[in-house]
Amino acid sequence: MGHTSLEKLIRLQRKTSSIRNICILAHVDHGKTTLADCLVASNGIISTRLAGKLRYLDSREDEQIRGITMKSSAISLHYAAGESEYLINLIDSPGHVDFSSEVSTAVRLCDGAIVVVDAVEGVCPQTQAVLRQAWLENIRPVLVINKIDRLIIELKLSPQEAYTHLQKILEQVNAVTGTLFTSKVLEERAVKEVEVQEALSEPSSGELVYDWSAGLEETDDSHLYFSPDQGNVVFASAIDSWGFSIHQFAQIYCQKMGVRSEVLQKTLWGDFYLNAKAKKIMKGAQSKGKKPLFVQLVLDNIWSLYDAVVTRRDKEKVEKIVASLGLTVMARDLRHSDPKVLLSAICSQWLPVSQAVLSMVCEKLPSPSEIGAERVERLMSVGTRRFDSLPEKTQELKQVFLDCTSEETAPVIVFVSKMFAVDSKALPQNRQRPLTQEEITQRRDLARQRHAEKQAASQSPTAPTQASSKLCVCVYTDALCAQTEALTVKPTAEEEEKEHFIAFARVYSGVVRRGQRVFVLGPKYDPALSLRTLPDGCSAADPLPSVPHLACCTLEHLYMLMGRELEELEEVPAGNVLGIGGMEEFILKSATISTSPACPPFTPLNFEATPIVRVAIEPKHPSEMPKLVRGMRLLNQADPCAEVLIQETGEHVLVTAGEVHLQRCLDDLRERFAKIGISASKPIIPFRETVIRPPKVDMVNEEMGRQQKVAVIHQAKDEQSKYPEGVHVDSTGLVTLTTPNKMATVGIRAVPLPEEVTRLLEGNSELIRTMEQFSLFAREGKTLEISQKTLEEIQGFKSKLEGLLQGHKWRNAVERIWAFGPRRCGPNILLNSVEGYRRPSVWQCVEREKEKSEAVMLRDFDNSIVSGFQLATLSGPMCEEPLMGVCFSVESWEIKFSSQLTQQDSVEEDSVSQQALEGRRKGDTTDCYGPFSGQLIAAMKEACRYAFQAKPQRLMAAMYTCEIMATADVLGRVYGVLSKREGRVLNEEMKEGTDMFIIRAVLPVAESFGFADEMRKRTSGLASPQLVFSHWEVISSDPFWVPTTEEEYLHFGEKADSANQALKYMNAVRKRKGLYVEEKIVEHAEKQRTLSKNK
Ligand SMILES: Nc1nc2c(ncn2[C@@H]2O[C@H](COP(=O)(O)OP(=O)(O)OP(=O)(O)O)[C@@H](O)[C@H]2O)c(=O)[nH]1
Ligand SMILES: [Mg+2]
Repeated sequence: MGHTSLEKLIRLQRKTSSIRNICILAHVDHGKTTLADCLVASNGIISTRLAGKLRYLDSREDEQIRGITMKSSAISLHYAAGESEYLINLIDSPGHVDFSSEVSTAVRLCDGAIVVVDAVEGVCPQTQAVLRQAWLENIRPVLVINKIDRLIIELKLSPQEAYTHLQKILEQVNAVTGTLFTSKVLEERAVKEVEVQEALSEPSSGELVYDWSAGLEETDDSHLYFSPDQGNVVFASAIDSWGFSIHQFAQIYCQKMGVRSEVLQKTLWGDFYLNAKAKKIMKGAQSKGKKPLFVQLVLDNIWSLYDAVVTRRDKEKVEKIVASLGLTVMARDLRHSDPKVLLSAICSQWLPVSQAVLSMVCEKLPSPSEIGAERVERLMSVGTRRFDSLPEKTQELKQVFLDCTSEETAPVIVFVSKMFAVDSKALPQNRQRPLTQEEITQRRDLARQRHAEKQAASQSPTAPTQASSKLCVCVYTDALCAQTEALTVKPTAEEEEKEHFIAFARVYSGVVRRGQRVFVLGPKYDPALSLRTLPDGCSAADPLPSVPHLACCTLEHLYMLMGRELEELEEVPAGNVLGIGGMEEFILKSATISTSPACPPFTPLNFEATPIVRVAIEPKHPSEMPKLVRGMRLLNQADPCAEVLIQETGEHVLVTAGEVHLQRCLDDLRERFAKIGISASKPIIPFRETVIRPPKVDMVNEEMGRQQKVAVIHQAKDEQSKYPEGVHVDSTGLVTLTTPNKMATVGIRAVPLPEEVTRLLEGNSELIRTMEQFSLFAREGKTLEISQKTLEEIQGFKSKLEGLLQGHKWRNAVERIWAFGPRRCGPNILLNSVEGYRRPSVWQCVEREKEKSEAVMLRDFDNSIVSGFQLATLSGPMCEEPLMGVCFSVESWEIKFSSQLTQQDSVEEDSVSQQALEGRRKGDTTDCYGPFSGQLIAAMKEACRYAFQAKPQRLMAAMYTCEIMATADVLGRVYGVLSKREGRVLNEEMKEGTDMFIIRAVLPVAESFGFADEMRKRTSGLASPQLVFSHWEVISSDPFWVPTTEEEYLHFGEKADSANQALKYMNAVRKRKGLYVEEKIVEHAEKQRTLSKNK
């Protein structure tokens, strides 16, 4: 527990204004855990000597072995600054992209963040990502520029060069913040504009003057940026345990130089220099070629210390420095063979990093009670719902959030951001704890009594004196035994077996107590509904009717999170981070806990990573299947990002964010959750299927003309036999298909969507889903309240789409959109080109009233057409993978109704296409072909597939982007590995001030397995890339291509499968899915014989 007692921390928990909930965020390996070590050491939980080496918060074995953090973990620390005392709830997060979901769960519970940046590497992709996350969650960041020692020892920069370098890094970080800020201001500006317009359109608006400034000028953003003179930047070397802010040096020098510390605070960083003669601080160091103050007073000192201790090992000088700084260094540190030990002994006293960082945190970061109204509204209004559309009682809770009080009357509001598993041994109630003094005495008495009884039974009464002395000894030893044996209370074996989940949570209001009854609100809970059904003023302790996504439970255990340990608590007041035990039955991954049913569920966490790596898992012994299923369920609960699902094929599939994440999940399954041998398939690589415009050149890059085609006749025969009866395909690719009962005919054509449109659709799937929901509600006669912002976004999306779909072919296409697919929000479009059929538009929610009133109705079986389209886009004809970027245009749709036809599925009467409905009558079902709607769905699906096949088909591969940092000497090898794996380099640039190159490349996911490992091996660990899913890309080769001309035969051989990457991918997928693969296993047998003879 270190040198701060638990009681003290508990006392501090009650003082909301002195709590700081913070997390440490950075790119991978920038030194978060090392920095956390230094902070933990300041509380005496680990020794200062081990700080930086232990990585205390990396408590998992694989974290220690791999040297990266995989789970975020929290610890409560005490910090005293003069009179005031603070409680700091610190969360260390992982930096690897695969675990970015852990960052999201950490950021949600905090009010501030320490952003760490490596002084050599500068701003990296994950640095940007975490800054964005902090921004999105509305939490305030402070900056630590870490690893300054590398500038001295590795890069061997002079203090002046280092100063320029540090300035650049600050600029980079601020540039990221600047971009985030500008986009926000512009967004707010847009909202304001709409409000102004609305106000203008109202008659009572009076004299509103239109304001056309962008809003950037008048918004003060200076507090957002990092600047040492603002006190929100610390320069540090966590490994050598030192760190400082300008403030500390200002304190040191204000006495020495006789300058006011505020003046120094303002001038120590920046273009100021010291005029020694005039005893003045002057501006314009750079133009006059003078040393800036920062170099002269700060960096020079540090450089000379490193020079004396590490480079020259000058003992005398070191002693002089130590004496002048007024420090005491132990003799054994002075003698130590490793100069780093001496260095950190000196630095940790001179400029303790924990002091610098923690004082900055306490001064610059807000306490929980300073939570902003904007953040509260964002937390409370889920998705597209407007805050003011929430029930009144729910809106009232906003004030409760803002007050953040621990009063008895305040409702309890807690958010659980993730569940994590702990060994039952780690639980305080099961821990082997020392006995209290009373228990020891009690046991001793018991042992003595027992012994006396034994003695009395066996001893003869003849030698009382001897016996009594012996008895004394015996009693003494016995008691000792009892003491040592019973000093620990062991948990039972059965308890040890069980996996325990702890909810990682924060109290936003009220006091949570052990044994309290609370409501657990699932992410889909709707307060409006329960307020209607539940009695007024009810509590979780009452017997209540069941409400969807609402459960009642008792809080069984409350814990203070102390890194590897947990401390049991009786109650936790508002503003604190805590662990809650015994919630595994009620919470899957995240939830909101409250005593008030009016509380809305919190906005879902925004995860940056897309889970993309899938593997199928099975137990080594089939009989252990139930254990695997249970294990996977536990894993799903314990990991915020991993997905577990059972595919249609019956396989148990695990979806993870990347290779490292996958490895961790598999290890967890094996050793923790399932405890059985498992085997995982090779990663299942996702593909997409698409069509393209007819290419102009063929495989050998020759223009497709009327060349002499050898195999044309043979192919032509194929073409005709490809289509079954009832399907007609014309030369332009229009497919007409009739249902088996000959009642409906659809004509479909597939058209490739422009690339930008596909991208736009993909990026806006959330909006499309909202639109879909709106239409669904509208069909049922209800309206869905959509926030103004979302409406605007939809409008913007629509106009962008209109801008992209230009030209004769796409005339009026946006208005004619029938549906999106697959799953109703995917990147494919169903277009209504049926003459004379007007149906309610998908853009209903943004359309003006008058358009709505026009006579547009749904035709019968409209739904079936959409369903058929959904099915067709879900799995394509090439290898049953989803489609992407395809537009299916329905050019004709005729229904001939016969008298027997039922119309259970009809939706509404249609006034437009009367003639199509002729002869329709309600009647008995005697249709031998079964329900008509099913047939129509199947026909629609088939028609789409044929239409798709009538066009040049292509596979699309998922692509990763990666950023590799490498020194010039390994650059060649980096390129080697990239090109071997079909990677494509986008650009390469030199990092300023270093000899590093940054290479940006894209790489197919299919080729990425083992990429990071290979890269590390080939470059001796100097380059380690991180792969992030970026986009889908069309593979240019045609999987169905066969050589047709003499040249091509010569070039590719008869089979032509040697160079066809797309065919390989397609066949691999087909094989995996058990589909038919056209492959001859043995061909040219005699050739094989010749080959073997030659060997
Ligand atoms: N030279 C130098 N190395 C450091 C410093 N701080 C940390 N390191 C080293 O950097 C490596 C990564 O440190 P970690 O603290 O594990 O980094 P991290 O940010 O927690 O990494 P992840 O949690 O995996 O994202 C370790 O080898 C540390 O020894 C520093 O100030 N100077
Ligand atoms: Mg770490």
